[in-house]
Amino acid sequence: MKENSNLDIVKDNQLKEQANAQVNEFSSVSKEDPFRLHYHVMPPVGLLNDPNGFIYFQGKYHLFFQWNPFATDHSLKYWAHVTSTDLFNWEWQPIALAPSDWFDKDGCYSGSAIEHEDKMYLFYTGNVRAQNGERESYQCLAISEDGIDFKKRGPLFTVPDGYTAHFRDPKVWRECDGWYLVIGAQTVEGSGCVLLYRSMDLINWDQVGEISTQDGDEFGYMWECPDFFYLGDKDVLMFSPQGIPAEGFHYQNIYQTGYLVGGLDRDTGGFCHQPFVELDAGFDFYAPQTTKDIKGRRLLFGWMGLPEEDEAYHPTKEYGWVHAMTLPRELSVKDGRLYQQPVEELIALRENEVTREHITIVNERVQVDSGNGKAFELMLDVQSFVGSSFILNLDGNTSLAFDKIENTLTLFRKSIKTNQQESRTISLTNVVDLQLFVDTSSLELFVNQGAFVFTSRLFDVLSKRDCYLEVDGQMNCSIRSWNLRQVTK
Ligand code: DQQ
Repeated sequence: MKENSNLDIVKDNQLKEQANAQVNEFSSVSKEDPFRLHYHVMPPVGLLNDPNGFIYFQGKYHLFFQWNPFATDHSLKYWAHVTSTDLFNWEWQPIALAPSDWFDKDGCYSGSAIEHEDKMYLFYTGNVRAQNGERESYQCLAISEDGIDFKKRGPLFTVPDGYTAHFRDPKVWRECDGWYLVIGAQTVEGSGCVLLYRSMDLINWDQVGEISTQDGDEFGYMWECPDFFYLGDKDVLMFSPQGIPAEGFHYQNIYQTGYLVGGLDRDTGGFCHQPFVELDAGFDFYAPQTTKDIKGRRLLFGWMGLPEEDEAYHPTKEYGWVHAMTLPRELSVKDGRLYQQPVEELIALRENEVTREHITIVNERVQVDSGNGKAFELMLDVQSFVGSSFILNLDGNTSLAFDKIENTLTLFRKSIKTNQQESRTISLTNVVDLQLFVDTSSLELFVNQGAFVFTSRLFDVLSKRDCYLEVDGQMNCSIRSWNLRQVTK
């Protein structure tokens, strides 16, 4: 493919220099924040949102993310870039994409990466606001030989007839008969959906059609950040729909993320699938993206946040930054359900293990070790439980309650916006194990080997951790906990 000679190289350099200057000037301020995380990817300054371009390339994991270097809002988006060999030590890299050209001038929006002929290809959405204020959307390509320096090639295709300019977030993958791409879209009638494209050369893309999801017409007004992969003999379509009303315990956040498991007809877009399942039950999770790594694992990062909801109230904004990534998680499919587990590499963060094997707790409260209280991992293996409820308390504001009468598991926290207590609940008949990753201002809770996950930010007084397990009934269990090393700089 020819080089694009219409790029604004001068503006591109200027925008990157301005962003680097922000980092140089203000990262010392963000570093002062006590809520700066110890083992999660964060922006040095400004706002982080969606994970983009997650890939294993030339011996390293590459993770890009939506980044506004200049403010803790969504007014402009670059692609920031970090790399790692172990999935927990991340190295800041030169900015990958800046919104410098006519086709991406109002934001280099989300997208994905693939490897082809030893080069990295980035597919992303160029967001443009025309002079009359209307949105335009261009699906763009940038290519790199070394995975560090990216050359934009410009737009590949625009919005097809029948769909609005809410058309974004291309995710590309390879199959034996060519390349495929899914993209989030909205019909002119106002329904969210995903379109499927195919290409033989990564440049010319033919529209296969809309992926026919049985609940499609009724299910929200826009589907963002689709991902598609084959795992455990199943096709999985993951996406983040907007406009789903709350229903019982479900769809409690402003926007959702979930998946459909089934079988996709690659020639027509016909998709036979099981019902939509939410991927996370916590307060802060959105726009995840997966990749298959060198070990054959399907790995996922999500944005540990949500647009609009309560981001205006995050206390980290005082220090000039907001939001973080989730931990990397490995996916598997069991009985038509996605399981998420923290990647095994994270074991290397553990230190100072405290173990209590096979203890019996009868109608009492026992203290649980939470290391230094700031950044720790806790595992509760429940060998048996007979009774009405148990509570795992983390601090005065945060706790988990299992109710065996109602068959529910509930996470309580203090609302970031109102300071009142709020909760998220799942239906659950049995707790087999709980694995908690607590960081200075976050909690990721994996339930029953990752069958359910609660991802949430917590901005509590760190010195007030009071970790205990209170059992109403009889529980036989083992409890292990570790301090987790700080690896962020
Ligand atoms: N965030 C990006 C969009 C995407 C949305 C812009 C999801 O590409 O649809 O930052 O959070």
